[in-house]
Amino acid sequence: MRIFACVSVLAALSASHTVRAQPAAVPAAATVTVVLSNFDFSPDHLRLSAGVPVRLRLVNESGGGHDFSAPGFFAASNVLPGGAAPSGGAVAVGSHRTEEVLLVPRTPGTYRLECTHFLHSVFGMHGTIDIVP
Ligand SMILES: [Cu+2]
Repeated sequence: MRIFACVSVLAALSASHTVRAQPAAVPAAATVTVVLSNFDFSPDHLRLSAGVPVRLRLVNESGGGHDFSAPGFFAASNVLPGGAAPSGGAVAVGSHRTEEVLLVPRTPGTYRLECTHFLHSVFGMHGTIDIVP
């Protein structure tokens, strides 16, 4: 009877493990949404915890292209496969597009965020990202 119980538990464990492993090898991550518009990030201040996986969801609601440029922040994080990959420290987000970046913030600090399109930062499209221990 005792052996039967152990086998049942093992079967249940391996079944649940299989189900969880199927969709993706990405750890469970909370979604943080940032809306890009003319000329704003909303929110314009992010506070993320070091070591905690995040799905950064970048939604461009405007009729023009923007980018989410934060080279210091991306260098201080581990970007995971399965999402957009920053290029030159920035993620381009086309008009009415959404991009997702999966990452784990690593090094605590305060990092600048801006849109590098001509004059967008001057018009107010900038912010900060804190990685807290
Ligand atoms: Cu912009």
